[in-house]
Amino acid sequence: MSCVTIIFLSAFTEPWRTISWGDKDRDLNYVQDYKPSKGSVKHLRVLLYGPVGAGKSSFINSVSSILRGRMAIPAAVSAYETHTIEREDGDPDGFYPLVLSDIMGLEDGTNKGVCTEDIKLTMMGHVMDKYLFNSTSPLLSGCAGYEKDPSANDICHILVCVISANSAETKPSVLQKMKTVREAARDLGIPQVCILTHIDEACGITESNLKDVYHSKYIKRKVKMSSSVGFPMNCIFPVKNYNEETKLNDDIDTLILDALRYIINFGDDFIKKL
Ligand SMILES: Nc1nc2c(ncn2[C@@H]2O[C@H](COP(=O)(O)OP(=O)(O)OP(=O)(O)O)[C@@H](O)[C@H]2O)c(=O)[nH]1
Ligand SMILES: [Mg+2]
Repeated sequence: MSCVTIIFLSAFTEPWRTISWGDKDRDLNYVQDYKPSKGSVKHLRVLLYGPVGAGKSSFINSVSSILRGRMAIPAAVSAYETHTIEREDGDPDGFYPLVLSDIMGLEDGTNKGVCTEDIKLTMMGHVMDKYLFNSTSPLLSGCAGYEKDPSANDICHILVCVISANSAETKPSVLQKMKTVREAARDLGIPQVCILTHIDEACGITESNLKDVYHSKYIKRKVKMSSSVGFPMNCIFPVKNYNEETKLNDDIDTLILDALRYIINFGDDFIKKL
């Protein structure tokens, strides 16, 4: 089978979702100008979780690079870590009112990776910044690192599940942990979206041109699979994170900013209700 035939068989002629390429400044300005709609909330807090190695830290790093207009130094995380993003535009506020909280990944089996109980506590704002997660025992009330009285700035305003489009099937025990987290967020009324990373490695179409992401049958299948575990299709965003690049790229930025715009809108809806 020729290369052209393979691409024809694995691609839709019409995109299954539309996105405006070459218009990244519009989304960038939207994100850069964002202010929480409630004055008492200093920043919108985004909490990322997902299987180990899915690209949580890389996503935070990519967002930081895009907003600052230059590559940021990758963050190594084993603790609960809140990332602020410094403004480069001389704004007296100094930082964007957007913080991204990173946690260690979910792993197969018990006593490995972050405990779902700790993710729930993090969502509720009970985990202090820099707290080092313990895979074998969740944080207990009264212990060091436990915030007794979280404010509206400490709680998570939007939960982002990060999954790789290029990994083998997620293990049932990890899926179960993800479900537990999703249900806890649902009970707390926290909005949720899903980011599908590694699309540059997942299929030939997106490997050769990111702009064809919404023509790819494979990516659509992956999005559908994620929707079958509980995310509405329109809350799942395929992206490519910065990993080996030394310069910013408009197509990478467009996909990430599109996702970020939704993250901000959904998160701000939650802030309005606080
Ligand atoms: N090609 C490609 N590589 C990626 C992408 N996202 C992340 N990576 C790479 O995948 C590896 C894991 O990414 P991390 O960002 O460390 O993943 P993580 O979810 O933070 O992992 P843990 O903190 O260990 O749970 C790193 O080598 C990244 O450079 C992507 O979209 N495309
Ligand atoms: Mg990480």
